Amino acid sequence: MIVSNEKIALVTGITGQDGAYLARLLLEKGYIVHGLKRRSSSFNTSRIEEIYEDPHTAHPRFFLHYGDMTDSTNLIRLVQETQPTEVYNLAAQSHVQVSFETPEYTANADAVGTLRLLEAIRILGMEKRCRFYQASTSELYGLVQEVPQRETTPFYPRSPYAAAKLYAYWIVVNYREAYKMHASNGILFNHESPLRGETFVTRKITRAAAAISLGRQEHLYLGNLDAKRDWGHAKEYVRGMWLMLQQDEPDDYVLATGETTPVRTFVEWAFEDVGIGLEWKGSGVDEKGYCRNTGRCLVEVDPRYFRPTEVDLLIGDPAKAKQKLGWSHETSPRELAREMVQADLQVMQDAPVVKGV
Ligand code: NDP
Ligand code: GDR
Repeated sequence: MIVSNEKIALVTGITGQDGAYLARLLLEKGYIVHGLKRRSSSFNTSRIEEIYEDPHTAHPRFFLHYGDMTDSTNLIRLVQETQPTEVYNLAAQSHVQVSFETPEYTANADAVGTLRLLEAIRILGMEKRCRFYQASTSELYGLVQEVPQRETTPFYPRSPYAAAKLYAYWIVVNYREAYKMHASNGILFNHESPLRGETFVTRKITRAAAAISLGRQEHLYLGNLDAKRDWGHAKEYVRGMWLMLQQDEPDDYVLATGETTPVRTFVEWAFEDVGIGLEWKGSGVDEKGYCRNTGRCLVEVDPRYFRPTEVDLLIGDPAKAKQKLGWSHETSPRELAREMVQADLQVMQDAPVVKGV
């Protein structure tokens, strides 16, 4: 087998928000990029269309392979065929609320899937020459133990998703210690962008604000408006992932902005950016957001979006990443909201009517 000196990345979850930004970054840095994508009955590659290369072109550097985190033999074959020098494990059932409805699948893809990929590398004897990034999450902190949350803060997962990611976190630490793998956990706080999935709260809000301002949607229905999140820009966070794998030693790092914002404030920002001032009335399930000028009710709380157990407050301390990686965020949550609203307004000018999500 020929082992090349080129930097070769294998990215799972390449069709997702982070995968799309990371693939662009790695290609810019001269990597050969292999991505694992799932078979789907409809196109699931819209986020990476711009960088897609026809494999028939001369010297392609970007390749997509069918696969799934629930399929060990597939993962072993992919690692063997692509011979990656760096693996970025971004694939996951990543929706916290959905994980309450599909807990077993979430554990299979997010927890055991991570184990399968690590084992694929080890079975093939590549554990000393293949670095590994694991997409760990601030959801591990769950029920507040300490603020701001940092690498040493105890974990207390509050969802099947977080519990699955907890297993993934520790199995990565174990493979690092047991087999001396260069394996690192990025404990990333929420990061968003115009490519964010439409059912995560920020994108749901920015899409709705854009659609309502264009007269294409009547209401926005949300769950818990009081949850607070530390929202950064995905494009900046994937750079942090890459930096972790460039270090001499593997380690675990928090990436965050250090600023926390309630969902309610993000709603106000997004509507402000389309010229609508909101006034809140009521509280809890009865809370509604009215347009100050017209008195029309635009935002309503729908308990169907409440979670059985909620994560109330996330605010990260990125000091270690700043000191050791030289990483820090650039975009503030306020700027992020504006960028997302502008992008959604643009897309929506010729898009079909938005259905509730
Ligand atoms: P997305 O939901 O946008 O992307 C998830 C990706 O995983 C998609 O490519 C999806 O494929 C793929 N996927 C899901 N299940 C499987 C499976 N069984 N086998 C193979 N691929 C699968 O997530 P993000 O890009 O936002 O997040 C990337 C990673 O980072 C995830 O692991 C997430 O849990 C984690 N994370 C995210 C944070 C955030 O704020 N964005 C914060 C902290 C951690 P498809 O497109 O076909 O659905
Ligand atoms: P989160 O993101 O659960 O933090 O997980 P999400 O945007 O789904 O929720 C953030 C907060 O908003 C509240 N909320 C709503 N959420 C959704 N999705 N839809 C609603 O209508 C709604 N109304 C209020 C939620 O209750 C929650 O408190 C994200 C994912 O990307 C994970 O994969 C990642 O690990 C974490 O961020 C860090």
